[in-house]
Amino acid sequence: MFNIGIVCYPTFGGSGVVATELGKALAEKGHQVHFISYSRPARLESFLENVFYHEVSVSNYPLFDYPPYETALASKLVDIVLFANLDILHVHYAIPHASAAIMAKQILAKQGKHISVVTTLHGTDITLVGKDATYEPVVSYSINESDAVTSVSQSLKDKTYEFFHVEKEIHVVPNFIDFKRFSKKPKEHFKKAIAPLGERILVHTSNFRKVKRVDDVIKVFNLVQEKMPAKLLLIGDGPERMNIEKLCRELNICDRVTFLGKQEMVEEILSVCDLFMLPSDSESFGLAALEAMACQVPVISTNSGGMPELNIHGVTGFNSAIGDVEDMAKNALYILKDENILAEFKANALKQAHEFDIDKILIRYEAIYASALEAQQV
Ligand code: GMT
Repeated sequence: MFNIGIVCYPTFGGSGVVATELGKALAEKGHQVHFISYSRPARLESFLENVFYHEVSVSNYPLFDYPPYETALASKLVDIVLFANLDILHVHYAIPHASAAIMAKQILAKQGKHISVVTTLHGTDITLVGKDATYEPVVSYSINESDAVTSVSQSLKDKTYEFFHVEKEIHVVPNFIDFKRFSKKPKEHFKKAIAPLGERILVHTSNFRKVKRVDDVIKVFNLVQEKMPAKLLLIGDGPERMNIEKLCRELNICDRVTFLGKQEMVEEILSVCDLFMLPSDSESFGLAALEAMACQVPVISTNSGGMPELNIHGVTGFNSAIGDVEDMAKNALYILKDENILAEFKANALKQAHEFDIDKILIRYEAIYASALEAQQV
C-alpha cells in the first residue's frame, strides 16, 4: 500500500475532479491519501476512510502584490511528507504544482528523505498557460525532474514534446469514469418536466471559459431547434455566462434554454439528455464528455486535442472542425431525428465509456507509483 500526497486544484471541473476521484478510489483500495490544496476539493466529502485533507494558506502580507502560493505549497509539502511519511507526491496540473513538488523534493533530499514525484499533465497547463514562453523553463525543468510523468491523452503528450524541452518519457493514462456514480438514472419525471412535449434535450457542461466556445453551443442549438422541438440545458458557470445569456436573448430562444449553474449531481441531469455538446477550441481529454457518455449520451465535439481519442467519429457522436457550427448542427440532427439512430449512438457511447472504467485506469496509476518508487531506490 502507498502513502500518497495528491496536490490539485479544488475546482468543480477537470484536473481537480480527476485528482479527487482518483484519490478517493485509491483510499477505497486501502492506500493512505493526503489531499493538499488551497481549499477542500469540490468532490471531496467531509469524512472518508484513509483520506486526509491539508489546506495551504498563503500570507497576505501587504508587501505581496502576488501572494507566494508556490512557496507556501512547497513548504506545506515538506511538512506533510515528513509528518505523514509519504512515499509519493502525485501532482495534478503542472503549474505551479509540479515545480512546488520538485522544490519540496530537493529540500527533503537534503534532510535524507526521498519522495517520488509523479506529475500528471491535464491540458491547459500545457496548451494555454504552458506555451506562454514565460513559464517554459520552469515547466520543462519540473517535468524532466519528476520521477514519472503522465498525460491524459496522446494528443497532450505530443503537444508537451512540441511546446517544451522535455526528454522525460510521458505515459498516457487517460481520464476515467466511476460507473457506480455515472450511469443512466431513472429520472423520467424530470425529463417530462423539462421536455413535456417530448422535445429532444441537448446539454453542455463547462466552466464557461472562452476556450469552451459556449457561444457555439448556442449557435448549434439554435440551428437544431429550427428543425425540431428541442431544449438546451447549460450546466456550470464562468466568465462567458453573461455573453451567452445575451446571445440567447438576441436569438430569441431563452424559453428553450435553461442555465442550471454549478451542479453537484450532474449524472442525474445527464440521465435525461439526448445529446452532449463540447465544441471547445482545445480539449486535452474532455472529461465532461466521458461523464455524458457513461450516462448514455452521444457527443458532438470538435476534432481538437484528445477529443477524437474519446469520441469516435460516426460511432459515439461526431467531431467537427473548430467553429463549424453548421456541420455540428447537421450531425446533431442526424443523431436526433431518428429514434433508432439515436438509440444506436447512445449504446455506442456507453460501450466506449466502459473503455475508461476506473478499475482499468486505477491499476495503471498504481503501476506508475510502483515503478517511480523503484527508480528512487536504485
Ligand atoms: O477544461 C478546463 O478548463 C479545466 C481543465 C483543468 O485542468 O482543470 O481541464 C483539463 O483537464 C481535464 C481533466 O484531465 C480534461 O478533461 C480537459 O479536457 C482539460 N481541458 C482542456 O484541455 C481545455
